[in-house]
Amino acid sequence: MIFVKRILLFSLITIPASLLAQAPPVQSKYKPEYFTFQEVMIPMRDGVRLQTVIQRPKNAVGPLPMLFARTPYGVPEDSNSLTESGLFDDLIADGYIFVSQNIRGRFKSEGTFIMQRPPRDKNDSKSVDECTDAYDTIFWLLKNLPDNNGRVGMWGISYPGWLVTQALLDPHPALKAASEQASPDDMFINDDFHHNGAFRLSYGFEYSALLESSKEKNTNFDFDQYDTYSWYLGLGALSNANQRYFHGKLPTWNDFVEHPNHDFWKQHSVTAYLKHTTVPNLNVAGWYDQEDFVGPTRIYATLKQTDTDHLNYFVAGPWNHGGWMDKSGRKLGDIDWGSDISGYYRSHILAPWFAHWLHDKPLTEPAALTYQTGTNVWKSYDEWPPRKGITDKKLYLRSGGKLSFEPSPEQDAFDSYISDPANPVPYRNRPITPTYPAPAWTTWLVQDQRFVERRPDVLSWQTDSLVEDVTVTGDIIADLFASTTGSDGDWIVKLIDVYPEDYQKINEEDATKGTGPVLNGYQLMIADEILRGRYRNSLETPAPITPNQVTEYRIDLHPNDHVFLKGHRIMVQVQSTWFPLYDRNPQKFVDNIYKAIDADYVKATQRVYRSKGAASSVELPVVGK
Ligand code: PG9
Repeated sequence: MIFVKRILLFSLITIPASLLAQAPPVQSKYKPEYFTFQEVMIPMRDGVRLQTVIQRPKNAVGPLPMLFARTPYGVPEDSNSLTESGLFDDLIADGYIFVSQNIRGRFKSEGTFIMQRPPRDKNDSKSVDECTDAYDTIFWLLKNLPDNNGRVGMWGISYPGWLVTQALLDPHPALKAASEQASPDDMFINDDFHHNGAFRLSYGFEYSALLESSKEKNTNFDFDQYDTYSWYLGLGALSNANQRYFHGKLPTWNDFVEHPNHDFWKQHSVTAYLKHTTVPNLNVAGWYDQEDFVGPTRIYATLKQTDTDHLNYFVAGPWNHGGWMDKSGRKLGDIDWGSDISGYYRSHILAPWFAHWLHDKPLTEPAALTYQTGTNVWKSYDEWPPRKGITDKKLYLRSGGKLSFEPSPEQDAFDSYISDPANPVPYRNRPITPTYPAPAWTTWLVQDQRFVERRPDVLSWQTDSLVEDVTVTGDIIADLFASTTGSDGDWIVKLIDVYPEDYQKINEEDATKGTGPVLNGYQLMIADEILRGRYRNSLETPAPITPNQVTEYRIDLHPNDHVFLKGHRIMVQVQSTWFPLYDRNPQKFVDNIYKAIDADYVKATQRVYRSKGAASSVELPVVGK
C-alpha cells in the first residue's frame, strides 16, 4: 500500500502512497483546469451508493473511453492528482474519462467494508460482491456520462489491482481492457498476509489497523518505539495482540487468529476462480515488490493456459510495489538499473496497450516483456517464462561455504545453526521503522545482505568468481534437505548476487564522482522465500516435523530474469527467522500458532545437508547449455 499524497495518485489507478513520498513531482503538460471534476454517489443493485469521482477533459472532441479504478484508500479530492505528477500525461494525451470509486464501507461509500470480499453466491439473486459493484457502476456510467465511447478500461495496483481481477469474473460487456497490476493471488501462499503459511506479522498487523480502525480514513498504528523489531519482540506471542491492542475489534486480525490454515483464505484467491478471461488483461509485476510480486505472475500463468485469443500479457521489471508509477524507476535503494524504466513502461507499454483496446490504435506488444537485471535491458518473449534455450541446472551447497554445479561426494555432511525465537534474524537493517508511512519498507528487498551474513544463525554458501555470465530466466526453486531438533520450524532461502570486491574500479564514474553508492562486495537479493515447516506436505493440514529427521523442503523462489555477470559470485543464504516481517515459529508444534503462549517458543538446532542423497540445491533455469 502506498501513502498519503501518494494514496491520492494511487486512487486514480491507484498507486501505493509510499511511492509518492519518494518521487519528486514531474512537470506535467496539463493543468488541473484541463478536467471537469465531479463527485457522484452511484447506486448499486441493492441500493447501496458508492462515492465516485469523474474527471473528464473539458475540451475533448468526440466521445472518449473511460479508465476506471476502484479502491479502498480514498478517491481524489481534485484534479491535481491527475496533473500534478505528470505520471498520467501519456494517457491524458490519448484521451480518457478518469473514474475513481471507493468500495463499500470506505470513506463516503455506503455499506460495509469486508477485506477482500469473497465472490458472491450466484444462487442468491440478492447477493453482491466487488464484481457486481464494478458491473453496476459501468452500467451507470455508460448511461449517465455524456460523450463516452461505450468502452471501459479498468486498472489498479495492489488492492485496486485485485478489484480489477474481481471485475473479470463476470465482466460487463463494455469492459474492453483490464490491467491487473500487483494484485495478490492467494493470501495464504503468497503476497501480503502469508507466504507458504508463514504469517507476515508486521504487514498483517499494521495493515489490519490501517484499514479497519476507521471507516473514514487510513490509520497508521501508533508505535511507542522507533524500532519495531524491539516492539514486536516485546509483543511476544501472537495471542498478546488482541489482548493488549486490538481487543477483538479488527475483523482481519480475528481472521488471522481463527483461520491459521489454508481454508478460509482460498475464497479470496484470484486463480481459484479466474481461470479464463474474455477481456484483454495486462499483468504487471515488480521483481522487488515488497507486497505482491507473486500474484501477477500466478494470475498471468493461470490465464495463459486457456489464452487461445492472445488476450493475456505480462510485464515485469525491477520495481518495488507499484514502482512503475514512480517518476523514473531508474534507481531502487542503492541500485541503479541503468535507465528510466518506469517512464518507458508508461509511454511505450501501458499507454499504447490501452490505446489499442479502447481507441483502436495499432499494437505491437509481445506477450511478455521483462526488464532483465544485470544486463539492464528490456527483453521480449512469446510466453513467460520462456522454455526455449533454457537448461535447468542445480547449484549445490558444498563444504567450506562453497556453491557448485557439481554435487557433493560426501556422506552425512551438513552445516548447522541454532535458531532462537528470542533473538530472531531481522529482515532489514535495524532500526526497523514502521511499515507505513516510512519509506524504508519500500526498498528492503534490495538492501545489502551483508548485514546478516556473519550472524551465527544465517548460513551462506557462494560460488567462486564467475568466469562467464550466468543468465537465469524463469522459475527458480530451492530444494532443501534439512533437519531440526524442534517439531516445527521455518526455512528461508535467499539467492544473492555478490558484486565483485573491486566493483568500484569497474564503475569509475559512479565512484569517483561520488554519484553513486559504492557497491563493492554488495549482496543483492535476487530471489527469496520462506516455508513454514508444518505445511511442507499440505497447506490445509499442518503436521509436526519429526525431530532430527532429514526432511526435504521444496521452496518456490518464483520466476526472475537476471544475469549474474562475469566476476560476480552467486550466493545462497539459509536462516529460520525473518523478523518482524514474519512471526516467529515457536519451533514446537502447536495446534494454532496465533494462540501460542510465550512459553511455547523454544530454541532449535537446524542442520542443512549437503551430502549424497541429501544434496540441498537451488534449481536455476539457465539460458544456454
Ligand atoms: N498490498 C496491499 C493489499 C492488497 C490487497 C489486500 C490487502 C493489502 C495494497 O497495497 O493495496
